[in-house]
Amino acid sequence: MPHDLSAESRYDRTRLRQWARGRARSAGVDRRDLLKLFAAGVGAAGLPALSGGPAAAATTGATGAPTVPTTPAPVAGLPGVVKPLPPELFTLRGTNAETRFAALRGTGQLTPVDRFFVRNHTATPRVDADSWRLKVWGSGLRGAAVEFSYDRLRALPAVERTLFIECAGNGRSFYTTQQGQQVTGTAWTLGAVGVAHWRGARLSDVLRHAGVRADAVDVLPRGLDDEVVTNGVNLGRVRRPLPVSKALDDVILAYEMNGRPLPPDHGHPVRVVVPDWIGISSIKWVGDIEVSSTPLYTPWNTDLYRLFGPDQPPQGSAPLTRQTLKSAFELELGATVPVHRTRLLTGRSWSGAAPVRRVEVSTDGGRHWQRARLHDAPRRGNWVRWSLPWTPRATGTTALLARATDATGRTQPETTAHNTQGYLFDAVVRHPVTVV
Ligand SMILES: Nc1nc2c(c(=O)[nH]1)N[C@H]1C(S)=C(S)[C@@H](COP(=O)(O)O)O[C@H]1N2
Ligand SMILES: [Mo]
Repeated sequence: MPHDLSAESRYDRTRLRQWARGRARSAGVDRRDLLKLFAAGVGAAGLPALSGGPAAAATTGATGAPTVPTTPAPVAGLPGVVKPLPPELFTLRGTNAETRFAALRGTGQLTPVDRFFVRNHTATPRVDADSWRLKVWGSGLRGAAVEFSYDRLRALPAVERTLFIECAGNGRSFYTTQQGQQVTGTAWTLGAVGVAHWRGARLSDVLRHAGVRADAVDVLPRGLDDEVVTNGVNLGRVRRPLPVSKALDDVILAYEMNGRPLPPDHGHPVRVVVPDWIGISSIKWVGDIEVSSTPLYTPWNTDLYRLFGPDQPPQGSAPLTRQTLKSAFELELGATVPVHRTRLLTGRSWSGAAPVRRVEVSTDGGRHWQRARLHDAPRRGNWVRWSLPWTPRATGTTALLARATDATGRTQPETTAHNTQGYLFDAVVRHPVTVV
C-alpha cells in the first residue's frame, strides 16, 4: 500500500510559508472581516444556524421526485435536513445531527443512511440530477471550462470503496469535559463519523478529461448549498482547496452511497469523497471545481480547519488533512448496567493514517487493559468493530476506556494538545457508566 506522505507534507509546509507571508488570495473574503470574525471567537462548526433553507421547501415522494410540501412531517427532524432524525438515532446540534453510537450496535460495518451523521453549514439543497452540471474551470486547465452531466460522469469508469467520513471536530466536547479546556464549535461527542460504501468516478479521470496542466497546484470543489453567512460576514459557498497531488491520487466523485443513489442530505447527486481526510474536504452537492496554477485560499483552509492556540505553532498549523485515531463504545454515555451480569461491550476504532491493528479496553478507569476481539479485517480508511465481554463486580460509577493502535504504531494518547477550535481530538475517551 503506498503511504507517500511526503507530497502532502511538502505541500503543507509550502502553504504554511505562503500563508505566514500573507500571500493569500483569500478567495472572495476580506481578510480583515475574517480576523474580526475570529476575534469574536466563532469557529466553523460553531457557525450559528442559518436560513431554514431549501430542504424545508420540498419533501421526497415515493418516486424520489421532489413533491410540493403538504403538512410538516410528523417525525423528528431539522428544517434544513431532509431525512428524519429520531432521537433514538441522533442528537441534534444546531444545523447538524450526530449519530448515537449506541444505535450502531448490531448494524454491520456500514453505517445505514438512516443513522449517518449530517453536518450542514446551512441546509440541504434539492438538486436535480438531470439538470445538474459539474463545471471544471480555471488557470490550471490547458483550455476552456469543461462540463460534465450526471450521465457523462456515470459513463466514466466506476470505483468503489468503503470509507469513513469524519468531521474534524468529532470528539470536540471532550476537550472540555475531559481536559477542562475551552473550545469553539459544535460540541460533538464521538458520533460525527460514519462509514459508507461509495461508488463514483475518479476525480483524476475528470481532471484529465478537463486537461489539467502540469503546473496546477490546487483543486477547489464548491458546494451548491447556500452561501455561509455568519456574524454579517458572507464566507461564500462551502469550498476548500485540495492539493493537486491528493486530487489526482484517490479522490472520488461519488454518486452512490451504500448501493443507492446519494441521498439529499449526503450530497445528491454528486459529492466529493476524500479518503482519510477531515470531513470538510468531502464537499457535498458539488457544482464546480476550480483548478488553479496558483495556491487558493478560502476560510476553510486559512482560519478554519487549522490548529491555533498556545500549544500550537505561533502562526497556527498547516491546513489539516488526515483524520486522527479514535475509538468509541456502542453504548450511551452514562449508561446504567446491572451488576454481576455479563454483557458484551462492543465498539469501533478507526484511523486516518493506517488500518487499526489492535484495540485494548479497560473497564476499571484505565488500571487494567485487555485486548478486544476484532470483528473486521483491518483496512485503510475503514473502521474495525470489536468486542469484549464484561461482568461488572461492584456497584457504583466507573469509566470504560478503549484505546486503538494503528499499523503505523501510533496509539491513542491520554490527552490531546489543545487547539482553540477543538479539532482532531484523539485521546482515549473515559466513557462513564453506572453499575447498579
Ligand atoms: N457543500 C457542503 N459540503 C460539505 C459540508 C457543507 O456544509 N456543505 N459540510 C462538510 C463537513 S464539515 C463535513 S464533516 C461533511 C459531513 O458529511 P455528511 O453530512 O454527509 O455526514 O461534509 C462536508 N461537506
Ligand atoms: Mo466537519
